[in-house]
Amino acid sequence: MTAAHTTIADPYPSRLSAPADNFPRTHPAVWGKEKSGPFTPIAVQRYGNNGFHIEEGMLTPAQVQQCWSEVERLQNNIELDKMGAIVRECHSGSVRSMFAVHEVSPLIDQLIRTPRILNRARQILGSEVYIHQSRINCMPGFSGSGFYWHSDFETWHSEDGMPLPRALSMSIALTDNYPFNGGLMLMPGSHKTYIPCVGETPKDNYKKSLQRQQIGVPDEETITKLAYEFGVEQFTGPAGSALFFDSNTMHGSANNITPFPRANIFVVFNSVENALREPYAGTAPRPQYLGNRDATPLTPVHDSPFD
Ligand code: 6CS
Ligand code: FE
Repeated sequence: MTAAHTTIADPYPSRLSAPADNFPRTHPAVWGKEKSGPFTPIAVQRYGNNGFHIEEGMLTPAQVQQCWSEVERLQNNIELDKMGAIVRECHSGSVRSMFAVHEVSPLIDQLIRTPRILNRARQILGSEVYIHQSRINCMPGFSGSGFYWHSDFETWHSEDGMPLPRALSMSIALTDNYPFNGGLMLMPGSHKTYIPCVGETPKDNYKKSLQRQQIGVPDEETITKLAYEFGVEQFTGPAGSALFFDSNTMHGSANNITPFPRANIFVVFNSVENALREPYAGTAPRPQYLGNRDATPLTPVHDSPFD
């Protein structure tokens, strides 16, 4: 083979035509130094071992209230709607997710760049960071529907071209998260195993997958094995709590049939050293509001409502 025809093998293959074995992930979850930021060394170790960590009281009740008012305002944002960045439930038509919220909301932009948040992302990822995706997920009472089990990295690698699992999500609860109102479930330790998934990626898959993901999810036998091996935990806590989780942690959520609504802000931080390439599934890149292709580092903001 000539050099021109040599291609470097994808270390995280997925969307395969035939099933392949799971394998241990080759890259770490914690890329930075334990003492380089606001997370305590114990929190960093917990994050590294479990693939997630919860911090209560990231926002005060007053700060939560400000964000909640912003959610109500953004639901009617014409700019977001025109971009296709507002995703509705198939049946009820109620707002399920709003993307690119930090681009249209100065308040959310300030939240993300608050040093105690930004520096946590830098601490885990060991570099400057930028926003890969931001969203608000809304789960109304009675009719809110969940997300099936998945690893985010599997989608971001296949459909956005994220090279390595060097990204993290932060989810801030804007309502109380109980065990019974559709809270996020995670399998602790699952982030250390990579699960190649079977199935070709349809064109414009995101138009369906954001309502109901069917491609890029493990089969039931694999999920069963993982659940027995790792168990299932849940992100619960009062409004203002924050969950930080690794891009390859297996997670999902159930429907919310209680009357208690649930809303969370989701921010995906990616390392600037892990900027997007061509999607590994061979498909066209997803829109900018799902997979940001501008890896300009975030700068901290001081004197914001979140200080
Ligand atoms: O598409 C995304 O970026 C995210 N949404 C879903 C339903 N799965 C993968 C990832 O979490
Ligand atoms: Fe997810």
